[in-house]
Amino acid sequence: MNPDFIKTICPYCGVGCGLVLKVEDGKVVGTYPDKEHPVSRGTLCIKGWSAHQFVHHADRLKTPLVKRGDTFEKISWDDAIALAVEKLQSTAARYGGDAIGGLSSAKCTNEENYLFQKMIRMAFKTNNVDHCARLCHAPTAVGMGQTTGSGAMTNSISDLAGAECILIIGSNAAESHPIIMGEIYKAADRGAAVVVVDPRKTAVAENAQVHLRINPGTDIPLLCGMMRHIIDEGLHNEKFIHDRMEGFDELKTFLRSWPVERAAKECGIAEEEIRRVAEMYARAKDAAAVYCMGITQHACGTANVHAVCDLAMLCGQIGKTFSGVYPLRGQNNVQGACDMGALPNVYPGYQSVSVPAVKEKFEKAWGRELSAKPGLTVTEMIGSAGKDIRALYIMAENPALSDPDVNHVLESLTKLDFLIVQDIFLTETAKFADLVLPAVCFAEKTGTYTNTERRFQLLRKAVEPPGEAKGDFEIICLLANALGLDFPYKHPGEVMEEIAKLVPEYGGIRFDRLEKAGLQWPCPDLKHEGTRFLHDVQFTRGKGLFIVPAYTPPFETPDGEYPYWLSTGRMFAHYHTGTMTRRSAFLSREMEGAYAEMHPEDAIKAGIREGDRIRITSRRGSIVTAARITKRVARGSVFAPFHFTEARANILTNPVLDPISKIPEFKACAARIEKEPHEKHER
Ligand SMILES: Nc1nc2c(c(=O)[nH]1)N[C@H]1C(S)=C(S)[C@@H](COP(=O)(O)OP(=O)(O)OC[C@H]3O[C@@H](n4cnc5c(=O)[nH]c(N)nc54)[C@H](O)[C@@H]3O)O[C@H]1N2
Ligand SMILES: Nc1nc2c(c(=O)[nH]1)N[C@H]1C(S)=C(S)[C@@H](COP(=O)(O)OP(=O)(O)OC[C@H]3O[C@@H](n4cnc5c(=O)[nH]c(N)nc54)[C@H](O)[C@@H]3O)O[C@H]1N2
Ligand code: SF4
Ligand SMILES: [Mo]
Repeated sequence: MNPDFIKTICPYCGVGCGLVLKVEDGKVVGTYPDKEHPVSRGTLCIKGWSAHQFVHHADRLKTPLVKRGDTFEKISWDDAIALAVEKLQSTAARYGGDAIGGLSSAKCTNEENYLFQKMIRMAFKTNNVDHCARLCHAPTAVGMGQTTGSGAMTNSISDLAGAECILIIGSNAAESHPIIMGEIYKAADRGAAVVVVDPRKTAVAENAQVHLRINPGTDIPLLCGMMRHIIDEGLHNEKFIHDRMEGFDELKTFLRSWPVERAAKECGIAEEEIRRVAEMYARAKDAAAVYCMGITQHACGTANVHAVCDLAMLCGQIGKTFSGVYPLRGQNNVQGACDMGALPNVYPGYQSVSVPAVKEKFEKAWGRELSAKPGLTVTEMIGSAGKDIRALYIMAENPALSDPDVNHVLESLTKLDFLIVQDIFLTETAKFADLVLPAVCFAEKTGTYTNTERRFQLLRKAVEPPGEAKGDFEIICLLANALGLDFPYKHPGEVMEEIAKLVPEYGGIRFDRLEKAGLQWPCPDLKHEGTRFLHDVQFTRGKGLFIVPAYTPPFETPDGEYPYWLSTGRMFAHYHTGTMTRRSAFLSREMEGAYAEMHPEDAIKAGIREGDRIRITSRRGSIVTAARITKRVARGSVFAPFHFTEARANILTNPVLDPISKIPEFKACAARIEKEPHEKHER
């Protein structure tokens, strides 16, 4: 039989590369890069190349499961939906609709996210809907929303290749967004200055012209020192500030308290380096600022975002090609899940639930009374399980590994009256569920994802799902109709038409228009070709706003009892909680099991050798993992990826939240390291 080749989009990260799936006898047998794709242009990273490997894995969920005692039993779809409806409705009747919470998903399509939030809001008159953006770019949504009017990447990925200076701050793009890193290398080849700010010497840092190894959580002092120097030297863009900005006087006054000397002491970088880097950025014709979790995952995450935006606006580096601010979006569809209103305070298109005219608009369109009260966030829903939240419906998230202070999360999950988990595998979270619904994966569904440069892209079904698994789209419609709503949708394209009517920026998005290269929003009408960069003649909010960044150092700092800085994050071969990548033979071969990086001098002091088992302990708990001795981490620091269930980094992390965006401080807490005694039979 001749194979079929189906074009689709990579299910892993927010770069949104184009994949071609090779299908033989109804099975995906290989993945190839799509040469015509506008972003990846015939390239893929190792995860994209292996994206088919989990699809037909024997562990895929194939039937709905119900918990009886300690074990799961198979049940029919009819019984599963009936049970879900009965439990959700009785919970709502007893405790009110606000006792129901829904976690939507950045792994699912735009249409699925739209329907998920619509169902939760309509059926239970609550806004308790959120998703993993809370743990990721929530500070971007708020912070860039305040400064520019839009929480999205200002420019396009291809713009990076044309920049003269690229400041990469808190992003390990070489491992987390490899295809974007390719654009940065192109710029470097053309002579662009690449400056990396990161406490770790990542591959990005190794290849940069300058690496500033700052103390954890001190980006605001660094950025303030840079801005102060830029203003002192008169290198700021006065015309841009005069014509397009507000709040400059306040920022300038504030920066008087951040002379370069003070900044240098706080962030651990020499004064001359701060001045040099400030000038490199400010003197460049086109400068880009790229950031990711090293900026957002702090208790001052939103203020960090303010500071990055302030720098870009101070130098007039927004609103034109080859410049801009690039929050690199994480999940394949985290941009879309936010756009589609899978957030507790906004409907699709960031329209506020608490503005009466907006609420009326959605009530009219959907035909139900809605709640004006903003809902709870992911961390708040889990934190109030068994109290305010009695029943939780989780679609495609795995908080048992991805939320901070996981021991506490697990305890919370047991306090729920009813938990529904809809996934493609029986995850650590699903094991706590009362009802498990088997969903289909990217290769088995049709719909759209929106990548980090705001590009709506088509996902095309290549193969049939395993067993009785159903698409998230179909499951939501079944459940919504059984809950008494009218969800008549047969195809995601119909949902996109409904979205286009409700959100002006997506007015011109239609499935048939996405066939070739997708469309970047804003795309207000059917003639519009999409938008390459934002804030062109004016900012989305009118004038750009300088916001004085409110610095708070990390909540926990090393002390006698917990002498190390612990940071957590990613490595190239694995993805998040590992449900997909750890089921890929190819990727598991790259990195089989859990590890933590520590500095050689620290290792010698503690008598630890490469590969030794070490115990890392924080105020929340402890894990045992393998030592990897490397100068990538600074002395006195340890880095643990959070991909590994056998050594969950989130047992250790501090659940303290940024008060504005409610993101946890995943990037800094205090820890202790001890060598574990050898197991008896080891060798
Ligand atoms: N291989 C792989 N790729 C992925 C993912 C994955 O799991 N695996 N996940 C995707 C998702 S959802 C996301 S959000 C992105 C995340 O992508 P990244 O943000 O690039 O990944 P992280 O490893 O979390 O952290 C980024 C960097 O921040 C640095 N950092 C830590 N603390 C600080 C600090 O205080 N200041 C500064 N300046 N830097 C600091 C870390 O040392 C690290 O190098 O990756 C996406 N891509
Ligand atoms: N310590 C620490 N913790 C972190 C971070 C960190 O840097 N450090 N980063 C945070 C960040 S940025 C993020 S984004 C979160 C991610 O946190 P999560 O979103 O909880 O992590 P994932 O493993 O991506 O979970 C996605 C789930 O969806 C399932 N799935 C995949 N495709 C489909 C589908 O089409 N349908 C259905 N129904 N299920 C599907 C997968 O099997 C998996 O169980 O983790 C956060 N946690
Ligand atoms: S860069 Fe991201 S989207 Fe592209 S192939 Fe790798 S994981 Fe997939
Ligand atoms: Mo993320």
